[in-house]
Amino acid sequence: MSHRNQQLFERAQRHIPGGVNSPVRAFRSVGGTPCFFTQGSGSRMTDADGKSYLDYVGSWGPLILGHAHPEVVAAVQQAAALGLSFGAPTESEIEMANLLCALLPSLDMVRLVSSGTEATMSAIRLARGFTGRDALIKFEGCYHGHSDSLLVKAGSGMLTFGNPSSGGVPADLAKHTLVLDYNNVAQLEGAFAEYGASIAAVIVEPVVGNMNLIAPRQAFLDAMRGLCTKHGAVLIFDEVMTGFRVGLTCAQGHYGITPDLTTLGKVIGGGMPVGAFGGKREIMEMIAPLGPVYQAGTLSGNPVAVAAGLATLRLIQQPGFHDALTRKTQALCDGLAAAAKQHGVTFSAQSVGGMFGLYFRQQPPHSYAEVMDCDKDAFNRFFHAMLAAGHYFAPSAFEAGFVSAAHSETDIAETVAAAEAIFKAW
Ligand code: HOZ
Repeated sequence: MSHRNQQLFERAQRHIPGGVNSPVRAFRSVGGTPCFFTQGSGSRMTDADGKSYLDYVGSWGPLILGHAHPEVVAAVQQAAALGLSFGAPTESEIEMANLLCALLPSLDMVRLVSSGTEATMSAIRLARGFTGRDALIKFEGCYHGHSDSLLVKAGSGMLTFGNPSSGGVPADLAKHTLVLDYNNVAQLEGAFAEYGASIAAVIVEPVVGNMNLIAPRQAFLDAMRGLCTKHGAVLIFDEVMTGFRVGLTCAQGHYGITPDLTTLGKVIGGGMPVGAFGGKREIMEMIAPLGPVYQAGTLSGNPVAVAAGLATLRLIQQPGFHDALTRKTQALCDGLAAAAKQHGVTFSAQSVGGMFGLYFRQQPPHSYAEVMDCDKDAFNRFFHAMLAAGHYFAPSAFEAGFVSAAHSETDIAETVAAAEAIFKAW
């Protein structure tokens, strides 16, 4: 690892806990020194030592157009020149709300916030306020941001550090969160049979991206929709990661499920801090100032961030955008799997739209237990070898990866060739 990255990491640790502002970035799971990045353009980014990488993290999903897309940058510059923040309504927020509601039939109304965590936290409060119930169902290994109710058996950094429930969460609060196995219909039916009348909401990542990628079984999503309707619980699709990433109608369109509430983030901010939650009118009308459920934010609907999001959403509506992204992501997975097979390495890969999972395991997993069965040491070895070769994957075996429209077929071929060389010497 470079001298400059090492120096910056040492400096960072003096006044920033762990040297990072979000835990997975610290490379604790894979070991070594995190890269400090100075510049990004298209599919590539450059670290503090001047080394260039093909980027398969994409800022953890937002950069569906790649780094510093000229039209997104121009939109940000124009909005910034007109004022960074007003703490008062602006027209661009209406444009964003109208666009989101037009693209997603499940949204009658939407509220903008500044992060995915804020979106999920607010959606949970809203569901509780709407139903007058406290209990919440989530699934082991799903991550919905770092608010108290949701940090119980969570994914992402919680799995990376082997402690799926956070310190500092009051037991009195955590007791309202029921944690079930992802893709397990029988367990979900059992939970509703026993607690149906007290369940306010089920929150789910319709495609999980926070314990690596796990695709849902259609029967699981169908059962969830049916049970929530039957028992009067609010179905919340956390599409912070999947929103506009798996397709223009998000995971809900892809799997044909209409949730009651949806949370969004990442792509809708195009790399700037934007989150949103929205859904049925009768639920959304419970939010202040219309209703009794309070939620607010100084920078909510920030004009510069919204400009980046609108520019991004405009560009991804071009015909064929998601088909091309899906094809490229699939080509990456197929290429890596073929390279591993050629050299007898136990490995599998899968993608949904522009997100993908890599597993050092014979078959893609369907549950938390199966994810835990992946060879983490093999992943870490692969990660470091690819990093050295200039290919940046998520520094954890428990995160999904992302391809952008800026990745060319040549980029993908280059990454597959690098992996092939690594598997050959495995
Ligand atoms: N929790 C994010 C990935 N699922 C990581 C965020 C970050 O480190 O930026």
